[in-house]
Amino acid sequence: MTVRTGIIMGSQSDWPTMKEAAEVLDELGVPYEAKIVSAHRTPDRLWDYGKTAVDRGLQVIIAGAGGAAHLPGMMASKTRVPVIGVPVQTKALSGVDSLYSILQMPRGFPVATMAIGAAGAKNAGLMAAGILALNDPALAQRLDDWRAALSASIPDAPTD
Ligand code: RP5
Repeated sequence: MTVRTGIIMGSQSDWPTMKEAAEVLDELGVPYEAKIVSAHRTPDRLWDYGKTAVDRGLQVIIAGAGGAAHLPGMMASKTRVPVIGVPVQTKALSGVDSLYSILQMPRGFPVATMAIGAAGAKNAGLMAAGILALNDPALAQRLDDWRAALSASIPDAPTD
């Protein structure tokens, strides 16, 4: 099966967060590749990944990083494949640093920025699935079912 989704992150330490995206893609039957690509520590890897993304068939890239989180924005500069940014929570500034680093892109190079941390990573997976579902009716059905199951799991009223 063609891998159309890339999950990239700046460090191994981002994986516990980014795993949320991977897990929801697994639930939805969406194949993906997961790679460590650091804007600062492996800039050549970032360059190659962005340069080859279209030709390799990627249709959406989820990019997570923390602190001076330049990975999503740099990837968006290098490829027209849509980039979904996940601000990883940091110890020093709670991820607000990551959020601002990813969110404030200059006009012309958008990054679809999610919430800080695990919820953002999970939503990134769902956003990627939603994009792919535009041209994949079977995935669209699985995503509709997933959303309906989530709604059905919410109780009517709180209990003690
Ligand atoms: C960023 O620096 C990574 O995305 C990570 O969130 C943060 C810290 O990396 P480590 O020092 O834990 O490798 O580039």
